[in-house]
Amino acid sequence: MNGEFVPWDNANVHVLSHGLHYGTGVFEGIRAYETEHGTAVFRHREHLERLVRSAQLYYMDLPYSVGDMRDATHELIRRNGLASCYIRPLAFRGYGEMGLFAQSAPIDVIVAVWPWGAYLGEEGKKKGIRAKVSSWRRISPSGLIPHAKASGQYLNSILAKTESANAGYDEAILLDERGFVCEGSGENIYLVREGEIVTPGHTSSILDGINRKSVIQISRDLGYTVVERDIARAELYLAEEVFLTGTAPRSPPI
Ligand code: PPE
Repeated sequence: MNGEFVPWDNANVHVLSHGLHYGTGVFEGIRAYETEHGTAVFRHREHLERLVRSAQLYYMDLPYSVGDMRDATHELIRRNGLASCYIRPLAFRGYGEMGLFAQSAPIDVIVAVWPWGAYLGEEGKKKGIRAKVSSWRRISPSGLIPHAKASGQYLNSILAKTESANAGYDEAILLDERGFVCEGSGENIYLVREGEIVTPGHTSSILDGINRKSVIQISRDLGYTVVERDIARAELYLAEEVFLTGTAPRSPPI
């Protein structure tokens, strides 16, 4: 937390922290996996580079470099003795000034790690989940920045996720402002149709998922055709298969 290792119970902020009031934070979700070569962080640098870009988009200068944050995270995982874990870096406007143009509010940076199992569940992975097209559209690029991973933006995901959970579904699928398929509340989406893997492109207001990039690369390496294009809602029902990718655990097993 701001350059120090802080015990869990002391990792607190002031109630007038700017980010708490206005959602002025940017974050990442990263995973460290246990491998036969030891604990390995998946695409660490790419995640941290996305954090830097998200911060730039919201006029926030991060006081630490990608290298600093990477080294600190490795040490944090070591000190916690974790073989595998979820990693949550967050940079937010802290305590100092209120109001919408609070340039003197500091940029606080934290990284937290904890064990977070795939409670979409091994069960969910095998049997699939039930998803519902949300009545909420994904945030539009005319009002916010879909390509940034910013705290305030997640109110949109939370509305969609809560609506779908209250209706008895495991996950929400959001359409973009034009009515094309966009993504899950916190995952990218893909359809398998007539032998091709189809996924929305960047004009669809998606978050540029790190797992998305990997899945596209691996699929192409395996000889599959991956097409990035607009997807009509009806194609969800016509698809032979629909799948999602993302870092965090998603919904409870069905
Ligand atoms: N879209 C959104 C809106 C999103 O939040 C994520 C990650 C993705 C796509 C997939 O991106 P990637 O993980 O880089 O492949 N969502 C993070 C936070 C969700 C949560 O806290 O819950 C995550 O999965 O860590």
